[in-house]
Amino acid sequence: MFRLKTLWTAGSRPQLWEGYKLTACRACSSQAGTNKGRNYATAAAAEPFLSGSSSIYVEEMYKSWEQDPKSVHKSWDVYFRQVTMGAAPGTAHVRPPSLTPSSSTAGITLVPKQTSTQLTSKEPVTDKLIEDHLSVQTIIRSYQTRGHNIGNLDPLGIADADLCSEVPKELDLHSYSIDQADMNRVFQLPDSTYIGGEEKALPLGEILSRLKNIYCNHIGVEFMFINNREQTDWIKRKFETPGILNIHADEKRLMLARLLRSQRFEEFLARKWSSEKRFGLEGCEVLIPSMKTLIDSSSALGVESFVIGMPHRGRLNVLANVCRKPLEKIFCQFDSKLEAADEGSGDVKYHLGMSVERLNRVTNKQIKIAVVANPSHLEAVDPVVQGKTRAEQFYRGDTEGKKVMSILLHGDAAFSGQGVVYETFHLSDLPAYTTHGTVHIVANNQIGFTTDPRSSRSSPYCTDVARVVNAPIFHVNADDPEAVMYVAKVAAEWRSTFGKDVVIDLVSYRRNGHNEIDEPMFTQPLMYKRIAKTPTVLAQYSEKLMKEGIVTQQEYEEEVSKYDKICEEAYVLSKKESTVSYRDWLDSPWHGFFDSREAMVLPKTGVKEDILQHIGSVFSSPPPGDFVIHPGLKRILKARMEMVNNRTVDWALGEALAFGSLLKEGIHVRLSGQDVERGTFSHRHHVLHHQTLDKVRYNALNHIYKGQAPYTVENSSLSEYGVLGFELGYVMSNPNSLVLWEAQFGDFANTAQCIIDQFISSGQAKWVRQNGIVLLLPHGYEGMGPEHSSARLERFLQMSNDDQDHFPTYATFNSKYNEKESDDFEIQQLHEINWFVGNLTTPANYFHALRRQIALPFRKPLVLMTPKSLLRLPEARSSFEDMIEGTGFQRLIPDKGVCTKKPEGVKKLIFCTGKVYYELMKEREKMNRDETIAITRIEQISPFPFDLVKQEILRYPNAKFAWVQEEHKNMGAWSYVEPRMRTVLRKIADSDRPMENYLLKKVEYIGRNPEASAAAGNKQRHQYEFSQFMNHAMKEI
Ligand SMILES: Cc1ncc(C[n+]2csc(CCOP(=O)(O)OP(=O)(O)O)c2C)c(N)n1
Ligand SMILES: [Mg+2]
Repeated sequence: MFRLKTLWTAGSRPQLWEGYKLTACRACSSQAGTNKGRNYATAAAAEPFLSGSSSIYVEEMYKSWEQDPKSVHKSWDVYFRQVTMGAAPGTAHVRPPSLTPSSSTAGITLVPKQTSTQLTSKEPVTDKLIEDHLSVQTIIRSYQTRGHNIGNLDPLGIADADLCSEVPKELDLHSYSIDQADMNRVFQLPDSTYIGGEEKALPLGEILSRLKNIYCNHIGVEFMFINNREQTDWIKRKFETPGILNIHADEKRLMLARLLRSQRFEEFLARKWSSEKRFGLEGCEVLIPSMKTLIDSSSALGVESFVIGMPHRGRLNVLANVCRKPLEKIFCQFDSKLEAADEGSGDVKYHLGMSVERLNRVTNKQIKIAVVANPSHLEAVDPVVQGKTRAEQFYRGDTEGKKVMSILLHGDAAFSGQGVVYETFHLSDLPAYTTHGTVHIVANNQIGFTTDPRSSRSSPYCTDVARVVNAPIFHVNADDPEAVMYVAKVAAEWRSTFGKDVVIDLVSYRRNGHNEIDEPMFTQPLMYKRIAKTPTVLAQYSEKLMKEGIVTQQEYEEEVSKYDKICEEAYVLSKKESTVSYRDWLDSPWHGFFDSREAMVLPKTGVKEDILQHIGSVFSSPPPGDFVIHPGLKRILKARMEMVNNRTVDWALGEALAFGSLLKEGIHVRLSGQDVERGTFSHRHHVLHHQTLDKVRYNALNHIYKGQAPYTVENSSLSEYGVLGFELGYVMSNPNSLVLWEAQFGDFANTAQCIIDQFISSGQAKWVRQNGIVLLLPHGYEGMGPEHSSARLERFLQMSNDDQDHFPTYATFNSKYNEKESDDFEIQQLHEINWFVGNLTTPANYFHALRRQIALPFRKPLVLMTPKSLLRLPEARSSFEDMIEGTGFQRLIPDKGVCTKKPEGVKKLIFCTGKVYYELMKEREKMNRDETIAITRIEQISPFPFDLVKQEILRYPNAKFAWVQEEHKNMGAWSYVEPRMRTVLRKIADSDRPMENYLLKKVEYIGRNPEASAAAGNKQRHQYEFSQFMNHAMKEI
């Protein structure tokens, strides 16, 4: 009564009463045959539960429907159509459903149990009977399959969650052999439904009413596309079993308390900071209780750690009421005058993450909750959350995801619009990427900024993307908190039972504009008129519970003032905060990591020779036993073993030695990307495949030492955005792990640009969060066309934050030609930069670069341009000599040839980076310029080795300087290197009078001309360009 009356009056909403459809049908069925001119008001008024005003409402609705069936909600449409077809006489004999709230929830009401004997059909078996039974079976299946399409899901009662107002034909009785006249006939229930409970047969009218109540009301269960009978049966049981949705009065009180906090929190913020953006939750306040129920239920099922990713909407509320971040820490973020206590540039309050450990009061178990910091780029955080979750599961040995789970929150527009959602879903069931089920919650306010869903998606629901992985989807009317609570519990159980993703679609609305300052009436006038008339869910629910006698007005008001007081007190405390500490907002704190390390000491990365020998020979040995490997691989392993015996190392061996030595030191190594197991260029071969047995594999690097750390190498799905995001999240969990993502070709990294821009290059500045991920990006001009040549080195360099005009001041400069910078120049630079970018030319340097990632006392991303042809180039091999103890990473490799004997005779000093070095060497030899041209390799381009470049420049006093690159002039490292070279020259000139002429010196550009496309598509043109710039390079002046 309460809901019907209040809500109809307040919002003029159709069919908000849960049992309405059933009862309305019955009311009409007693007047079978009178299709036209029926007095619906009278019929409705005859029902004891319908008030007079609602009867008038029904009458008006009918008139409107007569003129245009589409003018009313589709559930009314169904009802009126059935009634005008002729209601079955006698259907009213079935007792109307109970309206006692305690025995119903989620819009579902149940008839009293009848015994099987009462319901046994006495009809003789005829063709018609069989056909009718088949019809009933089909109808049942149709409701299970399509019922959600006509559900009462929109709290505003104006839209269809699936954007379609048609009633599916399968749900129309006209499509079947039975009709209204059969409503009293008893039908056997098939075993594909649980609506009967212990009953094996029910009258058709009852079957239909139960189905409607279950599938077409406040919960729309979309699951019949799942191609697994056990799973669909499980869901049917969860929703069809009579009485299963009943909830206890205590749970209702808890729901009310949580709803209250959710709403009052937003109201408090609105009162105190009325002109501040906060992306409030108003209209979808149930998000908070839904998350809390999910966490309670999952905690009861054994989950100890929750990793959450979410967008802006309701984020502050989640931090306050789900994570219980101290309110004063949230409130003080509104004070723009507070000083930041940490380095970095910070981020707005609704992007920050957090991590907390606390007691779950419902289960009395300790839980950990992390909300991952995210950029504005919607959904970008999804794969990051999955990677972090997977890593936590890995380190806990939680192989089935029973202890750690991820929760992803989404907006409706972003969920359907952003491709990374799809990419992330496709990781969900892959062996090395699964997190054993994610619970997705969509705060579906049926709008995206100002855009109507009809303009923002082509799919019926905003959640359809989840169907690709057979995730069940629970659409739920967000104004029915008990229904929401129920689906949250089912979602937790689903994940725990099947280890698979599940979606909760909270169909709601947005009470304000996109943010609180926006005017929504500009673009959604009708919707917002309706919103203005719609009471808040808290108002509705508190009134409902008061009517049910579950809480009193006084209790409710006390609870409100109690929470308001908490907010006020926190507000006072927040005023006492003098700084904002971003460190308090870390989503992945590395306890003890920084304390245990000496801050500014450059680590040693060389390794004892016997270790190199041992790793090298295990890596080069075939698998033990009768494992059959490909003959080609036998040859490769043999060649590897010869290299080990000769103390030489190619690229693949250098990498394996780095990995192996770290694994020995207890560092978990993980390499992921497309085809990384073999390597795109067939050089790596970390996983050997048995040639006669399926799925029998051997990974030598997991068998080097007893007690070593595990090595994971895994071919990924064909995604860059998703997979790079995942690996970034993975490495966030533990600084003592080496995690590498390799692009198939470097340029494919651009489809992961958001992760690179928003997280990798800027994560530390925004969120004081360090990260040691390694990006391996095959790069090099080898005539393979525009799309396989360039990893877009220029972009990475452009995002480096070392100042092009500033020669770092921690140098000790003593005005002599041979002065040396201070010893900690290198480590200081590494410490200050946002990431390292390199283009390495030797396996030894690659080995040291990888080892340095772990040995450093801090973590920074490492972006490497990696080789293709160099992988097999004999000249590009290293010796053990360059990797043993005492050796280290070389930021710059000076020329060691004859030119260094008489540096005054050198006419040209060429600086370069990457593979072009070997081409220059070859050309120099060919042209016999060994004494007059020196070639210096810059291996670590960023941070720029100002100190070493200076030494090189000073080494050759009579030389002119050139930068040679194979990339086009508007690409490659040139635009990064050139101003820094100028800074070095200026520094030299500034140091002493005799050096002033360095100010006049320039660095000449030698390379390809500017171009729009990254490389020539035609081999001949590629060669022509190459010879042009090589000729130029070999000119002495
Ligand atoms: C990738 C991306 N594109 C565009 C935006 C700008 N933007 C911010 S919020 C928003 C609307 C989001 O709608 P929805 O996902 O439904 O969430 P809601 O704000 O309705 O909660 C847009 C387009 C963004 N943040 N990220
Ligand atoms: Mg939205």
